[in-house]
Amino acid sequence: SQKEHIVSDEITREQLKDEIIAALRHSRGVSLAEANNEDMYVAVSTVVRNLLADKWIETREDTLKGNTKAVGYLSAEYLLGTQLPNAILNSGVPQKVEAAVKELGFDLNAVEDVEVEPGLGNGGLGRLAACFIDSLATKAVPAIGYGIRYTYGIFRQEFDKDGNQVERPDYWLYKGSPWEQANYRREQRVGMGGVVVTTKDGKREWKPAWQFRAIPYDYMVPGYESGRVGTLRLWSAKAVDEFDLLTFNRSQYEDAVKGQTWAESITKVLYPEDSTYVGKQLRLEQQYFFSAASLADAISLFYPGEEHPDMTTFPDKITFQLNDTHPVIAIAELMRLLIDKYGYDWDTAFSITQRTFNYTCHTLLPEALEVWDAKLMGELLPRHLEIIEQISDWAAHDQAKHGASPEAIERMRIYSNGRVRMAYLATMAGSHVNGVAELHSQLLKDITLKDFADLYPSKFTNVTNGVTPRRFMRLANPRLSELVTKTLGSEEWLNDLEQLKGLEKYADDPQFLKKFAEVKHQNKVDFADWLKRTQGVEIDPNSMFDTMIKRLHEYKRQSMKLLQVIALYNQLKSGQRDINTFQARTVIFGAKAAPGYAMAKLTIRLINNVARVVNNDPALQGKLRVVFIENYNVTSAQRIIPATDLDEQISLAGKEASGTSNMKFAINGAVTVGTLDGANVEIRERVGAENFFLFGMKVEDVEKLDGNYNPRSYYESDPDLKGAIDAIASGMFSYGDPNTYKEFTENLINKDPFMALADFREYMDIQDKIEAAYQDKQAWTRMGVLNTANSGFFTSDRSIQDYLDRVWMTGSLPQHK
Ligand code: 26V
Repeated sequence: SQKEHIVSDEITREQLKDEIIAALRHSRGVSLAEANNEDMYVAVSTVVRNLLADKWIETREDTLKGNTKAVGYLSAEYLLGTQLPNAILNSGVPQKVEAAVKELGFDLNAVEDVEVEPGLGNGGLGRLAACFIDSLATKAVPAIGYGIRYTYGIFRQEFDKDGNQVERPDYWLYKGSPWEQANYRREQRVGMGGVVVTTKDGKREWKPAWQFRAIPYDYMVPGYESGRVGTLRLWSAKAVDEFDLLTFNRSQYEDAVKGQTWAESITKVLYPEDSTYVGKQLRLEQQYFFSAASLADAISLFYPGEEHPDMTTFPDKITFQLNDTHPVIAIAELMRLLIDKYGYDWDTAFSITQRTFNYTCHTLLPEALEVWDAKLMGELLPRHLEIIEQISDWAAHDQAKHGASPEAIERMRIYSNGRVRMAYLATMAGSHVNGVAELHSQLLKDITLKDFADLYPSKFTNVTNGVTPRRFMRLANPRLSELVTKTLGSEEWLNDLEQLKGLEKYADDPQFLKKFAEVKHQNKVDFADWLKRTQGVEIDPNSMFDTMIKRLHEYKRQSMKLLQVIALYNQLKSGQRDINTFQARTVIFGAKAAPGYAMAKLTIRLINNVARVVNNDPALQGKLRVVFIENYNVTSAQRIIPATDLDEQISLAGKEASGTSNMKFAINGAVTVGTLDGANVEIRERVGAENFFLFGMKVEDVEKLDGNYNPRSYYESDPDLKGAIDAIASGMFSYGDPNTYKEFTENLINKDPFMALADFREYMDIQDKIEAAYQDKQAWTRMGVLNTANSGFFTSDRSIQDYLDRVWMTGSLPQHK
């Protein structure tokens, strides 16, 4: 079927079938009759890729013409989720592809199930990057996403017989991926180690001890109805060949050999820590590796073949967004290139650099801020450390000029006491700094980066996060999508999500409410079937689905949710709460813990064991169930979210920078129980206080309590709380062994760093209100409708527009529909 060039939009179903059969034969070497789901997955993926190829090439060409400043998104993580369903949706001919696969005798869902998702991220930050590249392509913004092609993504979580988390390697490339394309034409070299020398003409020059090949693997990022296909370029490390090894002198030979064996380890595995900074050398190597390769790539893209490019125009060609501090070393790398390679003076180089970079902060936890040991950095990147020292001095100077006190200057030091503070470096050496929700951006200015915000107020801005409605509504929830489209009369809402507002007028239409409720119910049935099939667990679709899915961290307070469940259990067992009038509930958890985070892992074990005890207690008549989804990831999120009635966003106020699953739930018509934290604040404002279950301390209450917090007093004065903790301590969930969860209970009673005990009573009370509210099915559904109707703001398309307006100062290419 190379007979003729197929124009993607005009392709017929028959032609598609021919193409798929040809792909089976040519790329899999099997006939249609021989093909299994895996063959079909590769063949359909290949054909859909081919449909997108022309738009991909054209988008790249238009991006490089340079008429519109491009965006380089630098992120160590992209939590992509599966590619095939999204590529089919954005192929321009989704119905034809579906029909073709069906007519070839295959079930498209089963074919899609073959795909192993690339789990190249930990959680919120990585998934946000994936939503952003989707929106960049959909809005036709000329952009390249840069990152790391980890051979092993986030670990696959299993539970052992005791309920402990076991980490299994995620070799997602086990059977290759039809979505990536190694692009050897654009490979780069990245150096590390070695020394800095002064040349005859007095210039500083870095002589790295080792060189690595950086091989880009390109992924298509198809936009929705934009006629554009962007690029995600993920770097993989490889050893240089023997010939290059011989260019090293004898004394460096040993180091060079070491580099050779190290090379491939650089991009081997994603670090599964997402909350506590650990200064691992390999992590700095990863960060520098992909930052340096990406910068070199961008320069060669925009100044092809030029030995002496006019780099003063670089910030007009591309603006780089630093996704947290992980790629901040790129700042020093650009300075090095500008000064050492292209011969610019320090001031010119710094001005170019400052205009090139912007920084997004994603946390408020001080323990998550990256602070590199200068000795380690100096050994790996000696020239970069020198440059950072100079930037640090320049910064102190500039701060003084702006009237900062000596004490403030000392606090703001980028490099001091043998430490390099990456967030400070990003703040001083870039143009803009943003937080990820209104409250978070405010707290950054008031606390984390206060000294800087006082001096340079105009640097600071907010861009509230968003999520892509293509994946999290259209693909995850086809039933609701269809209802919305039918009700609004078109599909335009999918790239103009504020149109959901049009549903508001149906919030009191019994006909519409019935359909909305029916969608939710069918989604719950589907989810229950899936759970049965994959985990062998049975749940009742008529119970309330109460969900908490997110990384396991103390600040997110899965422990508080668990205490509530145990308190409920105790009440039902003792008869204090009548089982006959009790609203049946299925409490759904999904969470991975960092492998080295003992308290988080103990919490996982406890959740599993509470589930075991509760689910096997005949006295409950199946009315309270607890399920823990094994290996929670993007794929399972797409199944859980549309089936959820109640969404738990219960972090301690001031700790969750934004949250993004909260947005996905609201769009899908779940109702949130939450604290005034992160983007919850903005969600509540928009969906209406009466459609959001608010509880708990506010940031200022937390501040007041801080320092003289006594968790034990809450434990002693609240019988429900005491009963729940004592149940754990008694061995109720550990076959009578009182020691298993000792650390968990002791920690809560004596330390409770995230004040779960202080919020427990209000949390119990709001759950009673929720239970009562759920009894009135129509009123509950109405709340869901109003959540959907008023969450249009939380599309990542809007976030990207905010970045364009407030940070990047650039726009879109013409859309080629
Ligand atoms: C942080 C760290 C810090 C220590 C070094 C290793 C490491 C690796 C990854 C991360 C990322 C954690 C930061 C993160 O995921 N933040 C989340 O970002 C979301 C998107 O902005 C936001 O919705 C969540 O509230 C925030 O926790």
